[in-house]
Amino acid sequence: MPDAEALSGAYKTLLSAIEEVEPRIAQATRSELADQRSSLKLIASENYASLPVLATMGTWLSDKYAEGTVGHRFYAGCQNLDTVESVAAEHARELFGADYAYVQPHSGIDANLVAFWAILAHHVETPALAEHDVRGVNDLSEADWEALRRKFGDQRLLGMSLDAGGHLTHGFRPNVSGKMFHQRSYGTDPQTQLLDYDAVADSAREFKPLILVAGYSAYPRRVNFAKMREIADEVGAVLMVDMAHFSGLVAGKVFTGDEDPIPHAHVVTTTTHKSLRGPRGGMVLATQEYAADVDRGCPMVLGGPLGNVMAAKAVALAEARKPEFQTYASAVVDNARALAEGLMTRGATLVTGGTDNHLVLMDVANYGLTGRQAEAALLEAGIVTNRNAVPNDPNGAWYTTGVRLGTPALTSRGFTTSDMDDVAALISDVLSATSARPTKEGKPGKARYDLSDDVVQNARTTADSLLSTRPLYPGFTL
Ligand code: DSN
Repeated sequence: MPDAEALSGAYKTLLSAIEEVEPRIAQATRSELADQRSSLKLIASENYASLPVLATMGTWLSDKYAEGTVGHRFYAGCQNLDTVESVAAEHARELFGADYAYVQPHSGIDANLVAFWAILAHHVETPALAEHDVRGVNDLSEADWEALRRKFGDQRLLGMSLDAGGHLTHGFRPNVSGKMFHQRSYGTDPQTQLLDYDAVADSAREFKPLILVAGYSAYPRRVNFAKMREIADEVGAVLMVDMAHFSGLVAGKVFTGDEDPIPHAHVVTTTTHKSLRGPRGGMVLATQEYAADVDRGCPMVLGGPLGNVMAAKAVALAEARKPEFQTYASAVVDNARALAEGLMTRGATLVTGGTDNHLVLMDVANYGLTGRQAEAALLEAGIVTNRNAVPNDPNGAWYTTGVRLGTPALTSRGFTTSDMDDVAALISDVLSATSARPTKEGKPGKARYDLSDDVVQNARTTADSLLSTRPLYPGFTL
């Protein structure tokens, strides 16, 4: 761990320089640290990047344009960004055992778009392409594009539905992925709420997708990617896995064998900031077969890569290659299990009846609340979560009936399974004391709620005492 005191000095100096230009930004930066330190962060997709990762983002690497690929840029003077991108890609390949890594995407959505276009470019042949024996999208004429557009319109994508825990980029209608492709979704078993591989296979046989997408952002269970690959192979589909939520668990060797997507998928996408604990950003990993097509992410989908963020990805990936990261990843899963057990013991209903990954999805209907009311009441008590739809949610995607909880962030602070039981008790106490406030017309309200100041005060005191034993960035002061 770097010397926190020396880093504090450096950050104090930097914030004073910012203060001279725009004090409100310096203040918001300080406040954000104070807020993050003083709340129980249970948002499943958030984490705390290390101070070296954060520091790497604040440099002049940000000032350089570098469209293109390593050694093949559209701007002069990219030698240092070439180094940065090569080092980040090397760490990603080594960490995940992937043939190829593309570290330019700015987000998970960008990474998924790069992957979709790469798969389309790889599989959708146009007459002109065949005639001229050219393969790259950069070599396409206008006639090729016209043919490609027509063909693209006929391609199909099968992904997990949003309310079963899939992501909006997996073919959700209002997202571009639901417009680029004819799309169909697979859900979960209505009784067990678990992924039903036979149902996915039946749907794939009938729909015959070009792309079968596996991966989730709110499904509290592991996926057998070997089975998903069998389904893809049977129908001639490309298996794309979006491991944005659980890439830290793959990196930390908690998900191995059939649960590790890398040996089974053709293309894998991820964000770098969730359980992987890096900077905000995205990444695509692929087999050699798809490497050249993924490599055209810029200029196909992306603009100039962010040199400072690619550098921070390299630092985070180097951290994730250390043995301590495996200990961290195991603790994330142990903590999620402890949180789930602590909640269920206190009468909570969990989607699928538990968890075996980093997240828990609570169905808050038995407290008489919507997800929105539960999220707001928990926030008042210093517990940061996000509302989330449950399968076939009667309250829709805005109010929802669920609250999603994740353990990557608190585990980074050093929370243990016994701490997670205390957190479960706190959540249970707050939700049990919250009641939905009816609308003026006397109908059941979906947004407003009542919660006494005493309960809030007691919850905050308990949260503060838990947080004070597990400080964020120990020794670092501003
Ligand atoms: N925003 C991410 C999440 O919360 O899961 C997905 O995009």
